[in-house]
Amino acid sequence: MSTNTKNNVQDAIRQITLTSIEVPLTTAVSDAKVLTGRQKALSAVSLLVAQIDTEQGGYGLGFTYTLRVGASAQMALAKEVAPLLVGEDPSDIGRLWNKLCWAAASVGRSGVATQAIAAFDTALWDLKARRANLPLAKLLGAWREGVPCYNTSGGYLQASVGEIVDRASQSLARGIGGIKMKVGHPDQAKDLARVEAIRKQLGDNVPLMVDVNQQWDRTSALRMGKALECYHLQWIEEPLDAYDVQGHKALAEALITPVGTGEMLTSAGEVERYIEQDAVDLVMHDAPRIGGITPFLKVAAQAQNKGLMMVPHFVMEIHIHLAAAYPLETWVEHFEWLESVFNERLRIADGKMWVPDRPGLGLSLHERVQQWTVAKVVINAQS
Ligand code: SMN
Ligand code: MG
Repeated sequence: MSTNTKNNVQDAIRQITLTSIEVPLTTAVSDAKVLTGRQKALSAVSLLVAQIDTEQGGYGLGFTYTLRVGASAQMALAKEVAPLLVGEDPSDIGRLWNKLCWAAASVGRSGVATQAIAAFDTALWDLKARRANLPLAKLLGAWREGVPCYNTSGGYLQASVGEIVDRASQSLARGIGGIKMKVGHPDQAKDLARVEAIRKQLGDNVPLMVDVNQQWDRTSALRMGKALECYHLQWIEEPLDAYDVQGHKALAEALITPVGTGEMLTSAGEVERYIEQDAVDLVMHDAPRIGGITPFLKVAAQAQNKGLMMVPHFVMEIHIHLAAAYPLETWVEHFEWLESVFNERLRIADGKMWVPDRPGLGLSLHERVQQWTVAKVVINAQS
């Protein structure tokens, strides 16, 4: 038997292509951060796509994203660290994550650094699953084929109650299992009236969630949380500042309705603080924001140890696989925002989103992204 490790199971990264894409939304949306004057309405999603090609002809496709600002910073950092991957074995994902993290250490182990690394990490997982000829969920070890899913994009604050109900009815008719609506309006009476009206229109059997996008203080959160208990919400999301661990813990203890947060956190360590301190009922971390699938899985394992529900934030195209591989209760968030970026569509039926049967993430870029491409860089041994 040969002891040579340079056998045919070892491949090497040949080239990396980075593409920055600005995906427009058909309607600009406003959450509570916009109504409190802290941010502008959201009109586009910025994607940073990494394609990794290997010497043996394999490839993987991954992406990260940002909203409003930061796209050029993610691209700049990714461009600087990408050469460190050329020549490396794409199978060694954890080691490569660590290598990139050390390379970027001077700007920190969170934020733009982890987000840029996420594009590579996701591409490497896609590549590994493609080589195994398995959907990523199956490579990780799936617990289910279909994951309960809920729609968010129809429930923003610029929409009237009538518009939200119309969109919710369309979502439910196409097989989506739940509806999330935005709250956190500066006029709290308005929030309560909207939730009451929508709960009444949808009926008691439709799972309904609210998302505050961090715009309550501790007192408002307790008052509003108690006032909302009678609507039997599936959860209350981001009631408080994203870093207020103690505030979330006190609120989660005071309310029957489950309390969740995590989407704004930008490293595994920041999410783990919530888990360690039993500060939430559900974790809502986001693979692109915290550094990719590698740190996402680490957080998921800790959440599982505490018996927590896990509801990954946004990018259903990646999270469908990660939610399917989580042993406990989980939901995936439905948005149509990125549907036009890819050639493939995720199947939705019976209240669930179904794991695609294609290898890897099961995604390829549609040619229409060319019109939204703002920058493209190719990195290889020659560059
Ligand atoms: C949200 C924020 C940013 C992008 C997409 C979605 C929102 C949510 O807070 O949780 O749906
Ligand atoms: Mg949210």
